[in-house]
Amino acid sequence: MPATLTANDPKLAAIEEKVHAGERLTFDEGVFLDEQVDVLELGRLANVVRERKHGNVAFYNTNVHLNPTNVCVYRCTFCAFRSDLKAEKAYTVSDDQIRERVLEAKGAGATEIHVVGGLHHQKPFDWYVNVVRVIKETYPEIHVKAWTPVEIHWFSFIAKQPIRWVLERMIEAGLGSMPGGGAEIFDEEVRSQICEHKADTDVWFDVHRTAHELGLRTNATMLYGHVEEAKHRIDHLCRLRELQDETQGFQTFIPLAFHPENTGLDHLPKPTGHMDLRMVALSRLMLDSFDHVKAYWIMLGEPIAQIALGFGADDIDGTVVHELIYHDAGAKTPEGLTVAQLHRLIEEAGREPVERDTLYRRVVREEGDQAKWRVEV
Ligand code: V47
Ligand code: SF4
Repeated sequence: MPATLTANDPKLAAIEEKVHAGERLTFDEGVFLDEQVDVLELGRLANVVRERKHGNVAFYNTNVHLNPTNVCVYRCTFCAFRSDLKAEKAYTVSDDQIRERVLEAKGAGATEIHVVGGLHHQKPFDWYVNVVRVIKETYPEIHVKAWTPVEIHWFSFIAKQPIRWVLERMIEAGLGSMPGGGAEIFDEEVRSQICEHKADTDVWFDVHRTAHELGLRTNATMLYGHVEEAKHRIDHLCRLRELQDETQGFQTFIPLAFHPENTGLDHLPKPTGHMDLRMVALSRLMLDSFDHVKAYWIMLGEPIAQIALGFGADDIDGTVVHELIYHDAGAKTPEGLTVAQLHRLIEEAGREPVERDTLYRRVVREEGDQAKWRVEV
């Protein structure tokens, strides 16, 4: 049944009052919003929270992606990126290829490199530490946002050492923060259908809790639009805000729309723009203690990402360049956007573009030279 309730509904009016008062919404209220309330109502309410936190500002960053290998021991049914060890599409980057990517990032004035990949059958733990080390040796100023809990858990397994030890070695090599991947859907039943063998929900939280204890800021995601239902999505958001209450270590939440092409779930339709906007708004409403909600333009497409800036999102991600995970799964967006294109998207949406670094400090650039930058402290 389409969700069509509007402001005349008394239950919705009570939720609206809570939103204006800055009060936390319950699990039941979240499921009600997800199942029954009209998209424009959700957007209007989420925009109240978004503007209370960030006014008219919309953040972006200058970043690049590096996926060190697509070889992966796991077989998540939603993943088009992974490769078998001996398959033709299998690749593993060399140190020289890493340096090349990082020098490209330096030339473009990137402040961040986003690193995630597969779990290679044969590479030892030191190989992954070396990825971070080579990046930092080549361009010490760049912030390395790397590895999901799925990878950290795998490193712990192959190194036969605890999670904390793994994270400490990565921090010594130059790790600056962690991206939000690997979360998928926390509900154990759904998780067993889409990524049965990889790090489970408890591990995902354990890695983030440990990272926060070690002073790392991290992000969180949710993969929606496959076999999950409203109650699973809201449960996912409620579990995230519980850890946030405990640690305050999360920075940004990124709802991720499932892309079915070339995956084991390619019989499912891709979520529509309507659902994408609903998920951005619901995330903003439920995650009261998260500072930022990101509309990842690579995944949403530029038009929906632009509209999402009025539906709860305050961040549009960055220049990206060389994206593989979504493009292997059929994304039609470009692999990267220039800073000028990001500005245009944000300004046309009526927002003020602000370049941030990974930790949301403002970035100041020397006029006429994109490669020279510093952060405002
Ligand atoms: O964990 C994989 C998802 C994630 C597909 O922290 C898919 O700033 C849709 O986490 N369809 C990795 N989603 C990407 C990620 C991310 C992206 C941008 C910014 C940040 C951040 C984090 O991508 C995986 C998985 O949930 N994914 N395959 C697919 N076919
Ligand atoms: Fe491997 Fe990650 Fe793809 Fe799962 S989502 S198959 S862990 S690369």
